[in-house]
Amino acid sequence: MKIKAPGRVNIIGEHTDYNDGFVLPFAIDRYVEVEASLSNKFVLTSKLYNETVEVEKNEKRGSWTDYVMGVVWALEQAGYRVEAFEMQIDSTLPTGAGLSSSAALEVATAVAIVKLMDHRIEPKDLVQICVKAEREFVGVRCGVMDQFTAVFAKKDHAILLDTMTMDYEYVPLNLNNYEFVLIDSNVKHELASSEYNKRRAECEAILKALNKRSFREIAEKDLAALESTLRKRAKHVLSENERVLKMVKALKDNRPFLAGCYLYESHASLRDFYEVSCDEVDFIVGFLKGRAGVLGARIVGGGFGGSVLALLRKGYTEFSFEELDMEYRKLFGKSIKVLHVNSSDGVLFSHFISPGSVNAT
Ligand code: GAF
Repeated sequence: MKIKAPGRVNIIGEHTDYNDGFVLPFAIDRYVEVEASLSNKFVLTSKLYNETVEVEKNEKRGSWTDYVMGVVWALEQAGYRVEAFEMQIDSTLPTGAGLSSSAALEVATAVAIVKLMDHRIEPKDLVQICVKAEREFVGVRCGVMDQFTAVFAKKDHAILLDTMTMDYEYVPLNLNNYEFVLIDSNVKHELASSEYNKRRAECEAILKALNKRSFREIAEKDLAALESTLRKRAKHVLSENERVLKMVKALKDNRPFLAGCYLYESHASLRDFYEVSCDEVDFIVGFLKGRAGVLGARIVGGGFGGSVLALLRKGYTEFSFEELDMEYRKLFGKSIKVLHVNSSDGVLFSHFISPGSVNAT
């Protein structure tokens, strides 16, 4: 049985999904695909790493196999029986590019197992199981955005998700003469997961210092009580949440220039207040800024490398990607990669999932 789950681009709302905030992602037409069949042992093959590994149930190896075995573990924790299987993993989604290849692998794995074992599951439970795998098995204390998008995304739409209530709304992606393009910086930051967990800890420290239960209870005037690093982090989260809602309005009102301004504002906030950008990504955004045909650009995903999301006029920009690549190579000794992507469905629309409660073991 073959199952594929998409990667995602977040238009805006970065580092808000573990702070009870808003996000606005869409799924892209780049996928992780798994092919699974029942077996008497767990044998996993990654075409990307050209590796086949036999793994014990619950075995953590500190490698790509943890995303699969983390899902096995989290499904069993939730009461779903999982028997051994063989699985081949293939991907058209670049890893480390900030496009959420790990969530795509988790979601594809979870759907494949649920189907192999003939379980019934609610899509929202599927999301939470994959999040738990990543947080508690892999060890990255992620929010819910990536797994939610791989499950719930709908072609030609972004999803406005309120991560506090888990309410969501599909927002049509009518960009007319404009398009989103991704520019992969080819920087895969070694510190990404430890720095990510550090930002989460800082956000918890903000709540503690202000004696609040949620970021939604914090107002701009409260920030004066925080020491300077925490104040910067909180400033980003509060302003980014506002930008998500403003972006939704700009898209609905068909105002792409305004949408572009919010992308630049978000980048500046992630660079200066949340401090999750890097020189290479800042250079790409700086190179694009102010050129005809470029409406906006910003870093996407967890940060410390990965990709830039740019909103460009279709068919004309004042610069060429060759020019950008040439300057980039001179400065950083490596190339950019340009990805033209389309929106895509999540597994909910591309693979039938039988909703319902646990088939208890
Ligand atoms: C990573 C995480 F997995 C997401 O949950 C989210 O926090 C994102 O970084 C930053 O917005 O992709």
